[in-house]
Amino acid sequence: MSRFILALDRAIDSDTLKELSRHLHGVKIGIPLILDIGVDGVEDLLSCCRWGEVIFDLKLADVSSTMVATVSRIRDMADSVIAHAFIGVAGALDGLKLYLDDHGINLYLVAAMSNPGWNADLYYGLLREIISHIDPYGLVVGATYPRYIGLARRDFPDKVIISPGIGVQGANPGDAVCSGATYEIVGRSIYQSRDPVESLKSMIDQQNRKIRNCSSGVSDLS
Ligand code: NUP
Repeated sequence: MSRFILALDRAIDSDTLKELSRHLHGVKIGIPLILDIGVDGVEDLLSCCRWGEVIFDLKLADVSSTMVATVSRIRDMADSVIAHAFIGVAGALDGLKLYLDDHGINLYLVAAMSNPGWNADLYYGLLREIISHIDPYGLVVGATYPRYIGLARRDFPDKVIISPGIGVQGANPGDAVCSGATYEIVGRSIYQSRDPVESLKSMIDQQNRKIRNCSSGVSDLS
């Protein structure tokens, strides 16, 4: 086990996935994978392994009814889903949160994205208000914005923070955890590697080394 969640945006063979799963907290299922192999294909793929957490990243940013209809298609497989916070509460996040609570599914809200063009200074304060109102299970904060991981950890001490942007997007293993994230999300650096299992093991070594040197600020595992 490690503090990594694998972002699966492309199918990989189930033997490799099984070996990877032994070293992961969880898996995050992306829309490209669902478009490639379908919902039944995803169910098949996930059945290879025991997961600490299965997160569906369906880019939820719509009115409640559409988000609920989307999540209802995968609800038996999902421990958690990610939604955008900027869509606001009434008629959007309020209905989604009610549905998820009824079905025992955790909600993560995006507090800061990982891409270079994300204007964290402009958006964080606004999103923080919406997040406080909805009181989700956790937050997504890009690993490329460590300052905002620290702010989110300070503002939401009890939330699980998951952080994409490790590897291809530029952040190093352990960076986000040392800033206050609970788990780090990594995709292409693993599934596009010639040897995904070796790549993951090497990233876990880096993550552990980094965490050992910063352990005072490291958040507890939930
Ligand atoms: O801000 C975000 N950045 C990001 O990369 C929010 C996300 N949900 N993601 C997702 O995390 C992205 O869609 C991909 O599934 C994963 C990162 O994968 P990679 O860049 O390590 O391949």
